[in-house]
Order: sequence, then C-alpha cells, then structure tokens
Amino acid sequence: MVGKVLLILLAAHILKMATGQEATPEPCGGELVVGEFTLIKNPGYPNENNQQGKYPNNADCVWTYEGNEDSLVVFKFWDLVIELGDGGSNSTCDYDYLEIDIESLGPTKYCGYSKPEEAIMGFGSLTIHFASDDSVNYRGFQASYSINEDYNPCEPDPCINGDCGRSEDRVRRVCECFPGAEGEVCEIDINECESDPCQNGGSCTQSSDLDLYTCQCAISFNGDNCENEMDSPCVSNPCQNDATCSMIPPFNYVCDCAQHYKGINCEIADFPPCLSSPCNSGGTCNDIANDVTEDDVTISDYNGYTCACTRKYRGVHCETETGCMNPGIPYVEENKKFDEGSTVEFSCVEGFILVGKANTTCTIDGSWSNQMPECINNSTSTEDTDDSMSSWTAAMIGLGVALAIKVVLFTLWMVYRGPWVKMDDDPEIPDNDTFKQHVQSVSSYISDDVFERERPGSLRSYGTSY
Ligand SMILES: [Ca+2]
Repeated sequence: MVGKVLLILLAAHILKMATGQEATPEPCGGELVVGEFTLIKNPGYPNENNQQGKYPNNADCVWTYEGNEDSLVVFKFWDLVIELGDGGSNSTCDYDYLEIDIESLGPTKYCGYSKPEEAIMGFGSLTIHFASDDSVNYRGFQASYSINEDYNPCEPDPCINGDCGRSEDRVRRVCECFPGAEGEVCEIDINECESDPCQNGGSCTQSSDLDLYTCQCAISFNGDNCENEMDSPCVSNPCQNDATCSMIPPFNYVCDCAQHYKGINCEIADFPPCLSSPCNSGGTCNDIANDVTEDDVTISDYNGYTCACTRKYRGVHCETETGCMNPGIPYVEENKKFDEGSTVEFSCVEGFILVGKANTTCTIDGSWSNQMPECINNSTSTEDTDDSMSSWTAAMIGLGVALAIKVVLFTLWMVYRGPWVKMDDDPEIPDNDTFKQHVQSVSSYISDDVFERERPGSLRSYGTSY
C-alpha cells in the first residue's frame, strides 16, 4: 500500500517535472532599463522549449526604476492571462496579479484574460510587481516598456504658428495656435476673407499677417469692415465763412466762397486792403490786385495798396502834415500853417529900410528858407538934430499911417474874419517902428479861400501860394 502511494507521488513528481511547474523558480525582478521598448515577461512564460509554460506558485518579482519628474514611462501589454480574483473580478486580482506602479498614476493591478489595448503612460518612477499564490497558474504576461529620462514633447517645437504646451497628463504636446492659424500643429493659415467680412460691397484682401485682412470699401462706406455708411461730405460743414457747400458725385464737395474769401474750404480771408481805410487825412486808397481766373471764376489776389494823399499831407499813409508855422507875422495865429512851397515877400513902408532877405519860402521839411527880415527906421539912422520940425512932422505922419493901417486891418478883420488878424478886445497900438515893420508882412494861407480873402489886405506886400 505504502509502495503504491509512493509510486503515485513519484508519478506526480515526474509529471510536474515534465510540465515544468515544479522547476526551480527562475530568478526575476531587478532594475529596469532606460531606453526604447524592452520586452518583459513573468518567469515560466511560454517559450520555444515550453509552449505550455506557466508562472510558478508564490512568484514575487519586482522590477524597479527610480525615475525623475521628466522620465516618461510607457508600458504596453502584448499578452495577459493571470488568475482572476474573487467572483471572477479582474480588478481586485486577489490571487495572482501584475501591478504597474507609475509615480504619476499610482499602482494598478492587472489580472484576467484580456489585455488592455491602450499603452499605459506616466512620469516618474516605475515599479512592476508580479505575484502569484500557491495554486491555479496561467501563462502570465508579456509586455514592453520604455523609459525616456528627458522627455519633452515640445522639443523640437512642432507648432508652426502657435505655442507648444503639454496635455494635462504631460505626455502629449498641444499646439495653441496664434490668431489666424489652425490645424494640429497650427500649419493652416485661415483665410479670413472666406467669411466675407467686408460689408456693403467692400472687397477683402488677406494680409501677410496671419490674422489680418483689409477691406476696400465702396464709396460712401467706411469702417474696418465697411460697416458705416458715411454722411454726405457737406454734412460736416467743411465750407467756412458762410460759404455754400455743394455735393459732387460720387462723394465729394465744392465750396462756393463768400466775397473776399478763398481756399478749398474758403478758409483764407482775402479782403481788399483798402477796406480797412488805411490812408489818413482824406488820402485816397487804391488796392493793388491781380485778377486770377481759375475755372471761369475770377478772384482778386490782393497785393497791398497805395495812398494818394491830399496836397497837405505826405507819407505812406498820409500821416505827415506838410507846411510851415507862422514865420513871425503879427496877428497871425501861430498854428496857422502855410503850404509847403508858398513864398512870403516882405517890404517896408516909406522911411524904413528892409534888413535881411525880402522873401522866404516854406520848405518840404516844414521850415522856412529864410528868416523874416526887419524894417529899420531910416530917419533914426541919420542925425536927429537937424530939423526938429521935420522930425516932428515925420512922427506925425508915421502915427497917422499906423492908425490908418490899423483901421484897415480892423475893418478887414470885421469883414472877412480873416485869421491873420489878432482878435484882441482892445489891441494895443504898438510902437511905431515895430508896428510898421510887422504890418508889412503878408502871407498866403493853407486854404485857397483864405488866401483869396487875404489879398485885399495885402496892401503893400503880397504872398503867393502854389
Ligand atoms: Ca494563482
């Protein structure tokens, strides 16, 4: 009986040996390799020598990679047949399992009979742990992994017209396109004109800039997209100074200027200079103007003015009075002016000798050409002792003449109100010599009528006027 049992155990042992299940456990686990895809599988996984291979009981294989934050870890299943967990669960994996622990994702156990199709990707350290209990074994898993220690999906930058960024899981690159670009790597320049942005008949042109376009607007429209209809050009009152604005097709205007204004918008004042009466003292102003004819419209282009002065004034604006003051003629007011060029001639009454020049002329600068002469008593120059009778007679005659002249002068003043007679209430009779000397002086005055009035009183002297 004992021999039979031993035989059975031996047979079982031989059978196990034949299937490899009780072979010495293969060494497993260790450090994972950095680089491109590397194959990994559990011990006992089927191979050329053992097509029916299975993982051993109580397997406990741990593969590790320390990793860093830029280490991209990719794990891809090729095969998965591992005992399911309680109740056939492929998530609890209570008995046998393969646990993939990528730092950025956390640990996940895998078991069951269907492999995940998607690759598992994450960052940081990687730990692969294969474990089995003491019964029910299958062939296990076969997979590949890769480890890239300096992974950056934006190097080289694939985005043509955009900024490269990373997806939430940091694995994939995402191109954020600049305005006007689209596509996986922003390789497409969007045609902004395709959406017909230019309104009201405007034509669209793409700019060399990615996201820009220009609208060539139809007449009477403006705005970036020709969205505004413009007012008539006359609405903004471009014509100044009471000018009249008229619209010119298609969209222009013309100003009809008021008198004395010119310029496209009638903004230039062009008054005839004489309008401001620049000539003084009755001078006549004459505009200097060139008549310019443009488009059948004649405009005077004023170029200054001249003043034609009356004969008593000179200067650009007739501002300078000409003529001379009274040279010393008695009874003629000091401010009575003599015309420039007028001559006064002097002579003495009988018995007096004229000393000095017998005439004087009013010059252009307002002064007299000669000083007024004096009349010296002829008799006083001779001996006064020879005949007292004749001396007395001469005195009487002189007094008589003086009185007579005064009467004449006074009468003339009364008749003509001539300005050359002093208007004293009670004029003193001057000393003979002085009186005689002065009454002989007569002149012409500024105005012709005064000059005419003067003539009757000229007596024995006269004046001239130009
Ligand atoms: Ca098992």
